[in-house]
Amino acid sequence: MANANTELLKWINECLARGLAADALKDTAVQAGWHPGIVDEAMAEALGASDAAAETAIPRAPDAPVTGIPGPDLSECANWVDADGRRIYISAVVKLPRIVVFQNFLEAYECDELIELAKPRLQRSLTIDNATGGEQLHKARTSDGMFFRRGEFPLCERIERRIAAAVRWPVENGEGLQVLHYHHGAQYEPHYDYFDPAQPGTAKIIQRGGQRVGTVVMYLATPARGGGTSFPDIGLEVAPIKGSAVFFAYDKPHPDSKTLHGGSPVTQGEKYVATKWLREREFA
Ligand code: PD2
Ligand code: ZN
Repeated sequence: MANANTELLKWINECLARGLAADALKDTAVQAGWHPGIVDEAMAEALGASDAAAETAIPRAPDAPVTGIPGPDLSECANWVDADGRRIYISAVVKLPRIVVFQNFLEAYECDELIELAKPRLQRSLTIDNATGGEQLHKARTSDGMFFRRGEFPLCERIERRIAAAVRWPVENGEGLQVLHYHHGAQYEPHYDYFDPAQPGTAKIIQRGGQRVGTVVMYLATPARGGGTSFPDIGLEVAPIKGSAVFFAYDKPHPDSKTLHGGSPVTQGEKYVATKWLREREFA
């Protein structure tokens, strides 16, 4: 029970830090099966601690979240960004949700090399099971995938530095690159990339690195037809052109972020992407 309490307290603290209302959190925890008395206890402890923190103005802890959310600085120029020695041109920007489409994010040879490095390790993609914090096979996601460790190859390291510079978010806060292969007919149905705070498994998942706050999807191969990345809330479909990339950020783990998105079915040819998810804190 001591562990369970610690886990609950950690989840409550994470949610409070993200600005979620205490009342709503209590309801969610009870619906998720926590005993109301235990929730009350944990809530009182969390709120007491946050009041005390505010009163004594304790300096920012070294592992506290980087403030703000990732995103390129487009205040002076929205045509391009310079990232780690590369000028990357921008073909579209959306304000809400924050979406930026990059043209020449990767060179063709970088796309090809990443695919070759990934191929021997591709397996049917799993989705995170929010109920348990584990992973599961899901019919909504019919791609094959694999993860590189961060910095596993010099190419991964270079792409990670480029992403960090382009969207101004520390390399250390990134998950390892994921490569996905969509064969004919494969798709990824619309979903959110953040972890749903209402799900009991989320507390465990976000112990490592905190919430996801942004996504970069890089297109490594152009399918002959289909395979765009769709944003149904705003009626946007980003074309999957080799070497280009789409970035989007979510300032709260909530549908209000309007970041529902999916990988449309590939109707001819095949599609490869590399995905980078960005966390609030160091993903160690
Ligand atoms: O492959 C895509 O277009 C895609 C779409 C939505 C990838 C992801 N989400 C993802 O990896 O989260
Ligand atoms: Zn996604």
